[in-house]
Amino acid sequence: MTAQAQPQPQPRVGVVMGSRSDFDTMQGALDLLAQFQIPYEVRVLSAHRTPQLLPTYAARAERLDLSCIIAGAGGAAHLPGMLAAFTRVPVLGVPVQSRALSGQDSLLSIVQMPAGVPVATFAIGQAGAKNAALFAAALLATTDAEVRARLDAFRAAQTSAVLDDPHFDGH
Ligand code: RP5
Repeated sequence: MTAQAQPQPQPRVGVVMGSRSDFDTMQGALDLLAQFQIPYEVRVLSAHRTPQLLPTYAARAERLDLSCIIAGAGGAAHLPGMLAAFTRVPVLGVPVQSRALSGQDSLLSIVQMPAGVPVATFAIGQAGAKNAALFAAALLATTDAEVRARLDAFRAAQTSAVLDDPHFDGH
C-alpha cells in the first residue's frame, strides 16, 4: 500500500527569514504557532540576496489572505520593511541578534520605518520571535474562538507557573 499524501491546511500565517542562519531564532515562533494549531508556511527570503522574491511572496500572502507575515532578519534588516512596502498584509518584524552589533542594528533597521509603511517590531532574538507568534495568535483570536481559547489557556498556564512556584511567597 502506498502512503497517501495528506492535504495540507491552508496557511494562515507566513513566517519568513532573511537566511537559514535565522532559523534557530525563529524556531520559537514556529513552535508556538504549532502549539496554537495555527497553520503556517516558512520561507527563506532575502531583501538583498533574493530581492525579486519579495513582491512574489507579498502577492502570495494576499492571495492566501494570510492574517500576517512574521519576518525575521538580522544586520541591515530590510526584509520586514520591504515586504510591508509590497503588501497591506500586516508584517511583524523580528530583529535577529547579529554577531557584530548584538541585534541593535537589526532592531533599528526594522523599527525605524518612515510614516506610511508600518512594521510591528518585536524584541531582539528569541523573545521577539515568540512574541510575534503570540501576537499573530491574538490577531486571529479576534475572529477565531478556538485560537482565543488556546491563547487564554496559554496565559492562564503561564500565570499558574509563576503563582505555583514554591519560591513565590504570595500576597
Ligand atoms: C540577514 O543577514 C539575515 O537575516 C541574517 O540574519 C544575516 C546574516 O545572514 P548569513 O550571512 O548568516 O546568511 O540577511
